[in-house]
Amino acid sequence: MSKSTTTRKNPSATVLIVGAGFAGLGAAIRLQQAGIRDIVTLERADRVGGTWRDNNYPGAACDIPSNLYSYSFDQNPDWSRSFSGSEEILGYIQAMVERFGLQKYIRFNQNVTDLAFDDELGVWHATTEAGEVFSGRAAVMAQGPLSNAGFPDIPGIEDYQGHKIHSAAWDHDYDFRGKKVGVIGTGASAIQIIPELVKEAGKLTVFQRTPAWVMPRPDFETPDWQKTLFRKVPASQSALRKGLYLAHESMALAVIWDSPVTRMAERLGRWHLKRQVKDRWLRRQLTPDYRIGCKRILVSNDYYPALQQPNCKLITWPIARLSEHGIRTVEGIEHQFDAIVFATGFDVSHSGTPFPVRGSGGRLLADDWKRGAQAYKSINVAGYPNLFLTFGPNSGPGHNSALVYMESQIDYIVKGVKTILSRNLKALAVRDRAQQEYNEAIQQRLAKTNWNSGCKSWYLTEDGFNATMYPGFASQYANQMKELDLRDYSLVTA
Ligand code: N01
Repeated sequence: MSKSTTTRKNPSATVLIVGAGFAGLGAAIRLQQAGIRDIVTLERADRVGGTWRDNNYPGAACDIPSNLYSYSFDQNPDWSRSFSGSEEILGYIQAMVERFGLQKYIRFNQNVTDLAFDDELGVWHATTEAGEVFSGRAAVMAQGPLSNAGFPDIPGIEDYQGHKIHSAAWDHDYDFRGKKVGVIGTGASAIQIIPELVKEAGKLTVFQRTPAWVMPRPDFETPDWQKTLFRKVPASQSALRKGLYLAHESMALAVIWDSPVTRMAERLGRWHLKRQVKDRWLRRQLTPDYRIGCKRILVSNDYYPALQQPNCKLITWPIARLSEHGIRTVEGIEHQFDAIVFATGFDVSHSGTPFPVRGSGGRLLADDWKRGAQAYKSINVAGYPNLFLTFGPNSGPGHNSALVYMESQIDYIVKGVKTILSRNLKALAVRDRAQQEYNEAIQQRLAKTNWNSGCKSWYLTEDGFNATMYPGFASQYANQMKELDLRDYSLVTA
């Protein structure tokens, strides 16, 4: 914790939450519903929304249907489409704050720079950039795994004198009309941006390093009768949600493991490509040479058509470097641009932490995670009592809604906090052995998954360690979170 004499100390709360995105707000709601109202949520920005506040590039939308990409305890009958755009999702999150009266818990413009556990008091202290200290008996890290835009490590990136825009920090003031624009990346963000940019830019050049598997997107407007039905008979929306959930669960058989369903999914991907791209050479350039599921599967109906617009060109030569005026590819050609869009992903911290996290005896989480992040059920870390992670190690979904995983984590957090309070604990500390056994099993299961089958993705560290994904069905994950087994924890009473 910072020793600055100018830090202002706030009264200790029961629960300290870092981040007011989906996870942080969901945690506040469930804690409140469980009667725990002494909550402080620290948010680095001046608005709620997390990734949906920041990712507002043209075309930003969710690739999971809205009826599933929302909380089961706060269903929205009014989604305008099957796959809603980022603005509508942000609106849902903002309305959630109103509906559940969460404003009183949130402290905006409080960027946490240090989180430290006080063994004596059994309290977490969060120091913020604004020079304040907030404390809580339990701390919830809900800052999001994809919250920091990352420019890639391409030689010459500083030399480029044109306009640089990252997908996660969009410059809405830049006028793309008639401009020569380069896009680096063909991942989930890029395939949403490209169809929109191609409508505006004079010339769009897309730099692809690895082609993605792209599937058709069953996106349609919600008919009014359906909204009325959902409002009048909420059970009908729950039934649709259940159906979508089960359909996505079945996709695990294609995404996670190599099975006959994987082959069927690959056939569907190839069919989509062949149907939308008639040119054989372009089709060849866009055909993935790795197993489907290894990288995130993308869904789009307008990406391939956008690439075939007369003002769009796909470049598959590797990038050698950025120059003053553009991008030079390895065969020696310089492509000059007014602006370059980096749809190159995020700074994903596989072993580090977003800020120093100091546990029992001052141990540093970044040190403990030097050889790869590990946690017990992705939520607790040995040596860091009363600390709960959301989207911690190995809780990433590849085939189902992130919010399903998040809900089960949040409910587990409520159980943990209730245990701390009802037993008056100074420390609820997961045992090393329990964490080790859990992770051995997870890594053994991961070794047999598509994610670990040889391609490069942000799921893996440079040396191939997968600290990101959960190797099973969402239902398996949720089931293991149903019970807080005190045999796996040591309890220190206050
Ligand atoms: O990032 P990515 P993203 N030179 O890492 C390329 C979520 N998300 O922002 O594949 C050249 O997927 C890189 O190439 P390669 C979702 O979880 C969700 O698109 O590594 N190219 C790739 O093509 C997703 O998984 C939604 O060879 C370089 C691209 O940039 C996660 O966010 C929407 C490069 C990066 O793709 C990240 O998606 C959007 C370099 N040096 C995002 N470095 C939903 O719909 C990187 N690339 C919910």
